[in-house]
Order: sequence, then structure tokens, then C-alpha cells
Amino acid sequence: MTAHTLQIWGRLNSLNVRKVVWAAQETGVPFTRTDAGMAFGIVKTPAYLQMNPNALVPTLQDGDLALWESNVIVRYLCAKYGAPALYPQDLAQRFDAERWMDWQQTTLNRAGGPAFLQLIRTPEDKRDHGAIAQSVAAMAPLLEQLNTHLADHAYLAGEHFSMADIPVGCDIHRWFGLPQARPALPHLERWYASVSSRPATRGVLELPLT
Ligand SMILES: N[C@@H](CCC(=O)N[C@@H](CS)C(=O)NCC(=O)O)C(=O)O
Repeated sequence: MTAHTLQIWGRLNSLNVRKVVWAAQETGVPFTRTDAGMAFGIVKTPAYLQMNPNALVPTLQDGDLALWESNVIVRYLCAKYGAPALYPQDLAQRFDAERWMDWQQTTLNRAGGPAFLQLIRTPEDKRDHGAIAQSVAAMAPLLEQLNTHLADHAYLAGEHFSMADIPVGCDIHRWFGLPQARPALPHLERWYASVSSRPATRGVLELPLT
């Protein structure tokens, strides 16, 4: 069998790339990462498009397998290299984790993305303050939902850290990093302090938002 190294493609200022790098670091599997996307280019080259026809980051290459969709890559890494700790074997527990991951992609990310784009990636004089206010208003009940859930659970899918905490952790890292006041959410803050101090977040969550 030929030994191969896992390869991650994507720039680290992307929330979706951060998830994948954090997940890989949680498992301890050796990997290399190549900056790609935005200023780094690469994503529109024929070789990259063969792996990922969306021309987006991240992409994971593991031997002959090329995977895209960040939460799918997180699931794959946790299942292959991080089970059972990160990838619950019990179906009810696994799908408890799964639903938070889908919720992050379809609900949390969609609500918070516009404020991030405006406050971090748009020059001050060009900002759409209505879009920021709308994004803050859309996030408020979701943050409350997380806060309420985490009042009774140490982690998103129960009493143990799992794959579910990674995508939501990256999203909350982005939200808490925005230059704006926010209401106190003690249970969410306790959880975030716990997940963001994990050694596997090094080099990922310390980075400023850009
Ligand atoms: N649903 C996809 C979304 C991927 C995506 O939108 N990636 C963005 C960065 S977060 C991207 O590639 N943007 C273009 C670029 O970086 O060149 C996933 O979760 O992987």
C-alpha cells in the first residue's frame, strides 16, 4: 500500500476551511494544507476543477478521494480518523450531532454571513447598515437558542465534544470577533471558551477575521 498524506486546499481566513483544519487537527492525522481561493487563486485551474467543480474551498484529497462541502469533509475526517470520540457510533447521538452541523450550514451561517461581509470585508464608507441590522436581528434568536441549549448540555450533542462543535464553533468565533456590542449569553460563552481553548484550534481560531 502506498502511504499518502492528506491534502487540504483552502485559505485559512475562510470559515469553511477553518472547520476542516480544526477537525483534522482534532484527529491528529498528518496533513498538508495549500492556500487556495480569493487572492491565492488556484480554484479555477483545470486540475483544481477536476477535484472540485464548484471552484470553491475547501477541498480534501485523501488518496484517490477528492471531497468538497466543508461539513461533509468534517464528517469524513471524524468518521475515518476520529471515531468514536468525534463521530458518535450510537445513531441517536450521531444524528443529534448531524443536525447541528446542517443547522450551522443552512441557518446560522446564512443569518450571520451578511454582517461579517459588511463589517470585515466592506470598506466603512461602503457599508450597508440595513444589511448589518438585519443580520444582527436574524442572529439574535439563534444565539439565544444555542445559549438555552448549552445551559443543559456541556457540548452541542451532549456531554462530550463531537464533530458538531466544530462548524458551530467556527461560526461563533466569527460572530464574537465582529466589532460590535452583543448581549451577554453566559452558557454560549462558557461553551465557546471551552471549545476554543482546545489545542486542535491552534493556528485556526487565533487568526483575526479578514
Ligand atoms: N457549502 C460550501 C461553501 C464553500 C464556499 O462558499 N467557500 C468559499 C469560502 S468560505 C469560497 O470558496 N469562496 C471563493 C474563494 O475563496 O475563492 C462548503 O461548505 O464547503
